[in-house]
Amino acid sequence: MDVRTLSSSPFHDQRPGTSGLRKKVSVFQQPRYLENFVQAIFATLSDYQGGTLVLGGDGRYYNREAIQIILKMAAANGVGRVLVGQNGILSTPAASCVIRKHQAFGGIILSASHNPGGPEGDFGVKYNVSNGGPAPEKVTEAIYRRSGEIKSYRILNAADIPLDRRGQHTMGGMAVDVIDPVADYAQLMEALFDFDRIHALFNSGLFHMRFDAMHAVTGPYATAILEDRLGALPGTVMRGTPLEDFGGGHPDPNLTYADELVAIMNRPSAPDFGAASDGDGDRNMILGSHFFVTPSDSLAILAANATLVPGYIDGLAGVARSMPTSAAVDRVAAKLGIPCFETPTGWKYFGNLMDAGKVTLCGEESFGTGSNHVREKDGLWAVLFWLNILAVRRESVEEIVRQHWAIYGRNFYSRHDYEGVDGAAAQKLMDDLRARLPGLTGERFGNYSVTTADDFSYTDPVDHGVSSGQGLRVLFKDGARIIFRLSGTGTEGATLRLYVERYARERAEHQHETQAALAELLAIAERIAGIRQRTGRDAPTVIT
Ligand code: VG1
Ligand code: CO
Repeated sequence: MDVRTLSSSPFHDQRPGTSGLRKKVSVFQQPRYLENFVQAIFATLSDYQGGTLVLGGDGRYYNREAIQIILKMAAANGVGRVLVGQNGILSTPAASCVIRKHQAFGGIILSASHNPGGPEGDFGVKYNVSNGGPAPEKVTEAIYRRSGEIKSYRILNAADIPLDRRGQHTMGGMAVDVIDPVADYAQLMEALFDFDRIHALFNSGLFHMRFDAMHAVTGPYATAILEDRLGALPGTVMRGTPLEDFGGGHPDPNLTYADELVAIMNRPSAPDFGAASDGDGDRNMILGSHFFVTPSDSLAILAANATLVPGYIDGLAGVARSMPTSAAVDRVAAKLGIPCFETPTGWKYFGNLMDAGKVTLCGEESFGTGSNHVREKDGLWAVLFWLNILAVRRESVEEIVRQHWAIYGRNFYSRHDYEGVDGAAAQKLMDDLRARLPGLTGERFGNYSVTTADDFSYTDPVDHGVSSGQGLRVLFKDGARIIFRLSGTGTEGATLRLYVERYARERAEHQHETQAALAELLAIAERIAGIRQRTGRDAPTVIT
């Protein structure tokens, strides 16, 4: 084995954010940049020698090069076996599934998720631990510390692995299995959902859907499962070929970036069901004919209907949502008499709750929904969950959502993103607002009185770790809320996120348009924080 130890020196910007280390492709292409971070990952691990590592990514630009580098570094660092997706492809939930199924010690997932790709776009690296989920904060912080001390990295001098050929290869003393990226995942989905019933729904000829893979990683998964196994019409999956630059688009499944699908779903002869997923396959957007389901409502509806689905027929142990996610699911949990946990933003906080058996379903307002079947959010899983419910209830998406509101009340909810704003201005806005929070309690703004205003801090109920500084909350009487947070996934300037929620019990109110229903709260947010003047923006970049 020709292992080389090459000298290096630290980069000081390798602290992982909400979901791994995300930077411009050009940053990752600098000599030693990727190598340093990967060596820092190995340096923080113990007892992995001879063990199995899972490796794959969303297929974006630089994926293949990065995979060959990581394979050679894994061989040089004593990994026994690597399971790598064919052509370097593994969606984030599929990677989580493969880690768990093959008892790997961990996985390296190459993705910048919903961020644009291509030579001018973004790239990312994320480390997942043996439960299949994102490394918890204490691990990512340890990786960051190591990256700041690095003096050398180890790499094998060897030929590249032909990633297009499935089967067993070797690299130095390490086995490399190039696996079918879809097989294990599809098998897991088949175990959870009633495929026969969904097949019958598609076969009835009365039901049509479109799935927008956004030229990202879910194309092959969606085609194999929806069209080949479940009998959806050929062409159900649109933009199904993964492209290195996602066809120049922004692979973020929301009303702004999935506009082509939204237009199809708003046509006079729209399909009954529409869905989209993001760059790495962990997000989902759910649409009915002329109807949008907010991710927070989607989570609540899945929880309320879970026992219609074979994998959840025995009910839920509990549910969890990130703090900014609407409290719609809280109402379902209360009715079911199960616990509901409120965590900081990011999937890494759900892992402990699921491992401890406290939670079955969880989700985020950012189009992320998942369950304890893996330890990542899972886009296609959410789509199949909806399909299973639709196949049993045989009602429209809109009818199901409106009935849900009639029972539980409606949580009007919206997120306003101000993307790429000046970093210092955004930080100052947050600092000034944080300083003002103590004085806001008890204040009245029009129809709304503040009950609490604080900086959200979370104590993990399992390992008792504390995560503070997780978002500024202004809570009002009767469940209304305004939340301010800075994104931890962007790569340019800062992104300010404003989350606004209001609960409406009365059925007559449920007809209102979301932005109109939230207008007074949005005005209060502007008054409290001065977003326009401080960011120089008249309007948000994206409203979801
Ligand atoms: C965003 C979302 C968060 C999500 C994260 C990763 O983070 O708000 O809910 O978990 O992206 O999702 P932030 O820090 O930018 O708000 V993904 O699909 O980009 O891995
Ligand atoms: Co994603």
